[in-house]
Order: sequence, then C-alpha cells, then structure tokens
Amino acid sequence: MVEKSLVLIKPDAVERNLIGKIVDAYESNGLKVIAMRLLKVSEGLAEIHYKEHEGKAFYKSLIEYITRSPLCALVLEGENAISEIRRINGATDPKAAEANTIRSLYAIDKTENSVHASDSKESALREISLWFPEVINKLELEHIS
Ligand code: FUP
Repeated sequence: MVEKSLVLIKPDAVERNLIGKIVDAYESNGLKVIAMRLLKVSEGLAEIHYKEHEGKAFYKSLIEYITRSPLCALVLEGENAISEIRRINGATDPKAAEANTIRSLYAIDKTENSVHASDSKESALREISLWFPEVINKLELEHIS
C-alpha cells in the first residue's frame, strides 16, 4: 500500500552536513520526497511533536536538542513507507541499530539519533498535519474534487 510518512533529519545530522546522504538512503530505496523544508523549530512546535514523551526523564534535553539548530522536515511517499522508513532508520539507540541503517551509520546517541519517522498511520497523519498542513489540504481537495 502506498503510504506517506513524516521524516525529520534532526539537528545533529544537519550540523554535520548529512542531509544529502540521508535523503539518498531514502531515495535509493524507492521513496519519493513530496515535501521538504529546512527550519529552526520553535519550543511550541517541539512540545506538540513530542507530546507523548512529556514528563519522561529525557524530555527536557530532547526539546533543547531538537530546537538548538535547523532541522530538515520531509514528507516521503512510497510502498509501505511507514515501516520501510523505520527499517532504513534503524533502532532508536544507535548501539542497537542494525548494520548500514541511518542511525548505525550516523547517530551519536539515543537523543542525537539523526532522524525521526512516524511510527504508524495515525502518527503519520498527525505529524504531516502538524509539519505540512498544505500536504493534507491538497489530499482533501483531491478527495472531494
Ligand atoms: P523513535 O520512534 O525510534 O524515534 O523513538 P521513540 O519514539 O521511542 O523516542 C523519540 C525520541 O525521544 C528519540 F528519537 C530520541 C528521544 N529519546 C531519548 O532522548 N532518550 C531515550 O531514552 C528515548 C528516546
């Protein structure tokens, strides 16, 4: 099934000029970039994005990290995109990430782990609506026209 997913190339990766290598990993696996934006995230957006982690021990440092310098947000589309992207990304903790995944190649630690990707259809819809409302609006327009 063709799906869309939200990906963030996080500050640690943008700081080390890894945008191209990371986008290449997705594109060479057949995924298509359908939206892309470089931005320095506000605390407000970071808090909404990571709402499910509020109150956890790592929450404050996660918000500080994700807002410290620009990140690259993308919407990717492809066959089984949600699980496929998470496979390409590898485990949250780079020490546990499978060989040749983005996190095994580039992540620094469990917080500075280079990429984020939606983990379900529901989170993809929520996250794409949050980061790229225009993509959702376009889909709705296509649906009703
Ligand atoms: P993932 O879906 O792989 O991005 O991982 P989670 O949803 O479990 O965690 C979201 C983000 O919280 C991670 F990308 C980094 C951060 N995190 C930490 O900083 N420390 C932890 O122990 C766990 C997660």
